[in-house]
Amino acid sequence: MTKRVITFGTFDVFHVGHINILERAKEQGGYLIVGVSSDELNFAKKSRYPIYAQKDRIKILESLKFVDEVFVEESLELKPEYIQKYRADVLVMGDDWAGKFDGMKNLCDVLYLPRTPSISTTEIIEVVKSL
Ligand code: C2G
Repeated sequence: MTKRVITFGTFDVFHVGHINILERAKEQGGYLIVGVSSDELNFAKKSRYPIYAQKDRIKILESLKFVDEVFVEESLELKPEYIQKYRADVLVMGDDWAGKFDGMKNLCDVLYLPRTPSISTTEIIEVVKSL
């Protein structure tokens, strides 16, 4: 039976680590919904805007074969509302978030998958800066 899987992220400077988690998230249920954090949420969190604008991050995600639905995550605190609104059966996050969303276990299954080693948006930005 198909399960509805939800995951969240910025997905800035899209890379293979993002592909890997989305591919594995999709495998957990068959229908994948992605909450993309808004430009304003990123600014509030990191005091800088993402390199790729929100509409472009959305366009990249919508074009992927693993992704069935994309919406904008406006606030980190709205996870329970998003889980309910999108009727998610499983929440998947990378294990850099391990334990952080255990509070959602009364709403759906919560699964942390291993991150892809040796690649991150922050590292890519640092490398490009140093060139
Ligand atoms: N990821 C991964 N391997 C990497 C890099 C990222 O598996 N090498 C995963 C992260 O664990 C996360 C997803 O890719 O599950 C998106 O990563 P980010 O864009 O860095 O997302 P983040 O800024 O952590 O935003 O509500 C939560 C936030 O929106 C998460």
